[in-house]
Amino acid sequence: GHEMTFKRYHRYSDMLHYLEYLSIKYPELVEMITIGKSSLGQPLKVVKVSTGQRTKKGEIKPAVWIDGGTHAREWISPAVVMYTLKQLVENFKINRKIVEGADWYILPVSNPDGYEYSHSTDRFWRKTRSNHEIEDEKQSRTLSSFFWGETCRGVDMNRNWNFHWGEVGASDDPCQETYAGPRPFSEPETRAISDFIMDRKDRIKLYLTMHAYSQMWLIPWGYTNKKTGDYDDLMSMGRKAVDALNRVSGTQYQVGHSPSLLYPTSGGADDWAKGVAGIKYAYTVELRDDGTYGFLLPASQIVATGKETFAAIKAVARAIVCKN
Ligand code: 0X9
Ligand code: ZN
Repeated sequence: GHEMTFKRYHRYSDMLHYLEYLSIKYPELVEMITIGKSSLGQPLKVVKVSTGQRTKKGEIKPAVWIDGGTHAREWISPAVVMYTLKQLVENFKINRKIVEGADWYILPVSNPDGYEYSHSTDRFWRKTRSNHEIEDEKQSRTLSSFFWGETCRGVDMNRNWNFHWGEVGASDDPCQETYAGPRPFSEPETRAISDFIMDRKDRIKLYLTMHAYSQMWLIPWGYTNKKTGDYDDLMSMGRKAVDALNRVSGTQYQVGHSPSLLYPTSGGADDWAKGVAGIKYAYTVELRDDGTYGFLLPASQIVATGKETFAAIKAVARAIVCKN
């Protein structure tokens, strides 16, 4: 049936079926938008959850963006985004305030090619599955593939955005995990997402991109140690999120920016959302766990991770979009 039990990690086609089911069962609330295609031709589907673009007073509502599945092997990310979607739609009554207060744009899997590859072939795959050596350098590929067989595929989507692209913490070697791509937005996935967000950038007040793992609520910038002008606002909103998260079952999160908590990287989605799209509250969320299981987080933790993360999302959404 069309059930997401969250007892296991689902394949992309199962998730699409569930999205379709939601849009048929709740046509007043749920709309499916295909924003583009992956390198291998899979559809990129955004779910819009909305009770109408305008408030009762006739004002245009703010919007929230949430995506998951940028990095293929971080399976908890799409699962948590699907869980969030389920709460917004199927528990509408409980979550009425935040659902009515904003238009929600939700992309559960940003990188379906990589996600499927991590299920079928290589559990630790991170990047997309594009092949730029074929596209960009036909002759050298022919020669090197003659000697070496397969070329190195895939781009790290979180190094591929056109904001300080390729400056730090990114590789220009197609065989590395953090390959930034031959140029910014070389990937149809990052391009489609950026076009979609740019068309709605003035309405989107909160941007969340879900990753794993290490239990961190990361603020921009990722590319530099310099603080954003509104650093204090981002930090206090981040603390609000992790406090709400912590209250659910005690999971501890850190709040801060990537260069101090992890490492600096450039061409990231969060930096782009803030630096180019101008979305004030742009965060990268590193979900469970602390490294005990890492990317191999057991499916038995999906529900608990979903619950606590949704509490954080709810707290932040309430503060940002329901303040009037
Ligand atoms: O390195 C990344 O892309 C993210 N960590 S992950 O383990 N999920 O790969 C962190 C990105 C933080 N944001 C920026 N540095 N802009
Ligand atoms: Zn990641």
